[in-house]
Amino acid sequence: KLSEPTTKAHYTNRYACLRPCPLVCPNQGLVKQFGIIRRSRELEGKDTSALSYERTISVIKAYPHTLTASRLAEVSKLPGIGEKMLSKISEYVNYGKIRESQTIAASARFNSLSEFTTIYGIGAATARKLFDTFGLRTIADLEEHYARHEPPPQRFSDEEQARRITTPAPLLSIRAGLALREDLNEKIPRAEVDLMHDIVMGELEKLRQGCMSTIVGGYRRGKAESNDVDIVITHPTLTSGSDQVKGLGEALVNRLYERGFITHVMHLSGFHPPDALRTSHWDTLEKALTVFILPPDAGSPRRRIHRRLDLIFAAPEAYWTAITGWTGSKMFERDLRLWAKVECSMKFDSSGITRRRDSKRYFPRSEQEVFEILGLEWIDPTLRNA
Ligand code: DGT
Ligand code: MG
Repeated sequence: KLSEPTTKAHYTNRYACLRPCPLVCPNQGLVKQFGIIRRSRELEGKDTSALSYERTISVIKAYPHTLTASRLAEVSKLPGIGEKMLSKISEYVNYGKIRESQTIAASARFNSLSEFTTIYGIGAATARKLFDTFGLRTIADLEEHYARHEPPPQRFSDEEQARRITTPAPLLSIRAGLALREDLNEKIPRAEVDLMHDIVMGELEKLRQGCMSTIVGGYRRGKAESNDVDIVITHPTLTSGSDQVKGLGEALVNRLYERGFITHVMHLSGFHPPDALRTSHWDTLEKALTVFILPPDAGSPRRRIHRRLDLIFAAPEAYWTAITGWTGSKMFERDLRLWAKVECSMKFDSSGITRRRDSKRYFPRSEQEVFEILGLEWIDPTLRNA
């Protein structure tokens, strides 16, 4: 029998996986202002600072009261809120805004870098290079630049190549990403997420009867609109360690491509050998990050919009950890791993839970069991918006 949770979920907890956190909190204005600073740090490559803003934002999101001057003393005791953060919070409480956030939001550099990184394949470092070295400022500049230089395609090592899901679907190039930019930046309403899921599972059923799936990501946390659709898929008879999981993924991606539902792929498979030392940050699950488009006759969207679709394939014993690991939020996941490591001497990732002492593997049969094994009080997915 598993033990009772060791720590109760509460907004004062140090770990985000122990702070119930709704989608919308009483201090959204402050969250937004801090979000601008956080984003700017990330775009400038100041990752440590970005993370400390992210932690502060997460703590504020879980705080259940509207912030006022009389609450500052209490807020100063919340985890990770130091002098610097507190002074910005009090600036917000007193003036309704934070000067640094205003300055950043008005800066040309911030706006260019933010825009550049909306293109799939352009991260913060590339965006800075385009801005600093090539002097580019607008999307039109980028279009002209990439019409002349397309970066070389992604290279895979032999081992990666062997592990990849193989498909005739084209890799999404930066040029194609630019062309699809407006589509891919449009949010996906819940009804369309459901429709996409139905189509994917309908096609999968024709390949293999009796698969199980869960829509994860922001949708599962209750977001009204998502940036992409994330689906975890398994079949009760799949055997891990063999190529069965990969085979199913490959067959599905290829069927969806042949039938015109998938137009591009951006990334395929987990780039780790099946039972390598599980030291990597992410996991060993098979996944296909793709671009999806509804058929002309499905539903009645005014125009068909290309959507980001992530398919994650798990053996049945990894199904529930995959669901927990892909439900998010990112902060929740980060602290779930940290909690498991520091407080439980366990390793959690989407492909399973391992006890460090003797490498004992756990195979939870529900998401509740994932939480029990890690000694965590259950938190509903809609309260994992840390
Ligand atoms: P959005 O932007 O509306 O899609 O919001 P989310 O929360 O669905 O964000 P998304 O789709 O980037 O990621 C969903 C969750 O999955 C997130 O908590 C992080 C996790 N995740 C993303 N990429 C990977 C990955 O490569 N491996 C694993 N294990 N988890 C990932
Ligand atoms: Mg998502």
